[in-house]
Amino acid sequence: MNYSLHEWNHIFKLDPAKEISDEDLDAICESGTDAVIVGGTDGVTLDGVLDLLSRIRRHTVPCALEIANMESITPGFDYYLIPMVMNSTEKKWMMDLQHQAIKEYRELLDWDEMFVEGYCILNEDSKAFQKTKCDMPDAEDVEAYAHMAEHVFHLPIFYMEYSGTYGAPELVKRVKSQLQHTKLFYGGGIENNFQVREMKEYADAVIVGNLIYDNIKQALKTVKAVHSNKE
Ligand code: 1GP
Repeated sequence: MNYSLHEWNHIFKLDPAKEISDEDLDAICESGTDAVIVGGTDGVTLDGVLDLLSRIRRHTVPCALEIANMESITPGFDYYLIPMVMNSTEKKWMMDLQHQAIKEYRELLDWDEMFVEGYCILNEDSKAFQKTKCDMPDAEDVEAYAHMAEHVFHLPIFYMEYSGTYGAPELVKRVKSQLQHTKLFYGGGIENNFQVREMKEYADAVIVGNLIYDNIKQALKTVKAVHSNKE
């Protein structure tokens, strides 16, 4: 198991707005995944986040909170991930919410455990795309966003977010070739070992979300599919 975000290969993302049994949650935490992220788009409440945090904390897996809103921020996580939606048409999702959070919590923040993610949301039908009023970028736009993430903003993570649908491996490959220091995260529509391996070919880390709730057995298998390929 890797404790440095820079070495994460496989990540499970748990949605605080969804139910998960103790048995399934224990299996996720003990699966050998590199990290568990708690994050979602709608219905993320402090109660939901605290419930997952307390249950994940029975295990040693590193856990990160991907900040969805101000109300659900709580101490206790190993890492905090701050999304900046680069292809949003509204400055709010790129700059203003982050500005507001920093203004309020500056004294409490430990930047060793905080990582900003340059998000590029690529599924027009996803809740995240619609909520943050994104524009659909073409391949050249995405490459340019990746380039900006690395060279303009010096972000640790560029996240190609296809939430709910499987993305384009060719584009992930092209984007990866733009990045040297910024880590490339891929998430969206992973349903089997082939897909997780295909995306991991190019992305530094692959995030598995919905599959946890749709097919827990297959979700657990994706961990080995990623890690055995590395060996
Ligand atoms: C969502 O990128 C993650 O933020 C994972 O996507 O739920 O489609 O697996 P899925």
